[in-house]
Amino acid sequence: MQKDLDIFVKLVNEMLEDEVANPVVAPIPIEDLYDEIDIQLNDEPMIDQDFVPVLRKLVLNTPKTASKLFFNQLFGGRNSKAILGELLSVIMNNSMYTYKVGGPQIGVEKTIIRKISKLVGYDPDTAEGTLAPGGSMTNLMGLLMGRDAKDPNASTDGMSKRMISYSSAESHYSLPKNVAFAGMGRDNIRFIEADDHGRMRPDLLEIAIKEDIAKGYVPTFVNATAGTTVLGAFDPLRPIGEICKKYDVWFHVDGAYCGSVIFSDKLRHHIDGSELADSFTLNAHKMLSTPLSCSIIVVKDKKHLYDTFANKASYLYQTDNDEYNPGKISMQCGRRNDTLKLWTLWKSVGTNGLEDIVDHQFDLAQKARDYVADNPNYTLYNTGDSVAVCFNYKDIDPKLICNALYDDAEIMVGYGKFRDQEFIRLVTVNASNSHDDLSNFFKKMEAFVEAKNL
Ligand code: ABU
Repeated sequence: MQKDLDIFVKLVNEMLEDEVANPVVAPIPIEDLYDEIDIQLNDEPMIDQDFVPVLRKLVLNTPKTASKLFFNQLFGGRNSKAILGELLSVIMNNSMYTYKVGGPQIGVEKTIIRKISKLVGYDPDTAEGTLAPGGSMTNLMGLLMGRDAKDPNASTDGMSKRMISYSSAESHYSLPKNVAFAGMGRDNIRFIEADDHGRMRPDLLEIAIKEDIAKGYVPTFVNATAGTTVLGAFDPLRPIGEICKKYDVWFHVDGAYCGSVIFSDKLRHHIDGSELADSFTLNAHKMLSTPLSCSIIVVKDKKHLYDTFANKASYLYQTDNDEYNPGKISMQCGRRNDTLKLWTLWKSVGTNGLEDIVDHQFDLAQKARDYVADNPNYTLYNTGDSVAVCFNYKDIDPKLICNALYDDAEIMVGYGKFRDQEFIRLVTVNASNSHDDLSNFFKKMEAFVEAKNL
């Protein structure tokens, strides 16, 4: 073990050093990939002397998502205390289904679930929660609970009614997939139009629900988003929650991207009404700076987690206390410990430190928005609080700029679309970045555009 740990430390140090000089990796053309790096697997073993250079090449050629020039996705940066927890969980290698196998790690998970439940606005004694590998999956868990709450026979007899789901046209692509996985049918989802800021319109939601009732269908599940994938917009939770209550529809909040505003006194108004939600998802690997993945779902009434996910297995559950056997409320059987990394971070910075991390990302976005708004060469497409800044530069096709920046290993940033408008989407979730890093992004991009004559 020690030998491989030494190799690990050496490679990590090389990678960190390389990252300063080369914050963006030059992409290897796919047609050259297997010639460039010895990825193929052989019948014969490879000795370390040959293996380490291959590993080095693999590591140094992998996109650097923690560098100061990575703005491409809804995660980024690197928090060393969170990494400490993640590495420890890998070494300990527990599975989170039972107290017998997870021991105190189950207490770590339960402590985080209780804290987050309280911040969402639930009573932590009646709420419960769990983790799954990503927001698509925790959102699926919300959907399945909503389906079973509306029709408890759905999971035993199959679908006997036309059960309808609702979500904003700007919500994440997992929703239609999940509706299909749940056996509810992709045609049974209504995409509700958003307002000019990308927020779901509650008036149109209510109209759609009424229309479905009139047709004899069963409104079952509403997904509201706290931080839409492209604009980072917040759907108005309180009016949506009130409509769900009125029509007895499960209310889920997909806060995978920006649900972490629960930590911020300044920003939590964006999720006003969160306590009305039946379930709420939050990805700590997005705004809370933990490594992938740390996707949490909390549920107002723990009964629903047991109703939908409880299972029996005498080979597994050999100690009595179900509350400490979270396999009973999980979608998976084997489940890695995704909470230790958040716990090590949380313990080390405190709840106030998590608030600072969240606030800083919004502050970075504001700095970028101010720069764009004050510069006549730019057009800004989203003005409200958001950790995504959507803009175009000199009316140049955003695809052209983003793809050229990627090909030339200058900056990693992507593009998005709202209605018919395409733009560059700058994501400011790397909490290690400073205002200067944001200024550097714009300077570098502008110089690149001029130099390439785009
Ligand atoms: N939930 C991940 C979305 C990917 C992205 O737009 O960055």
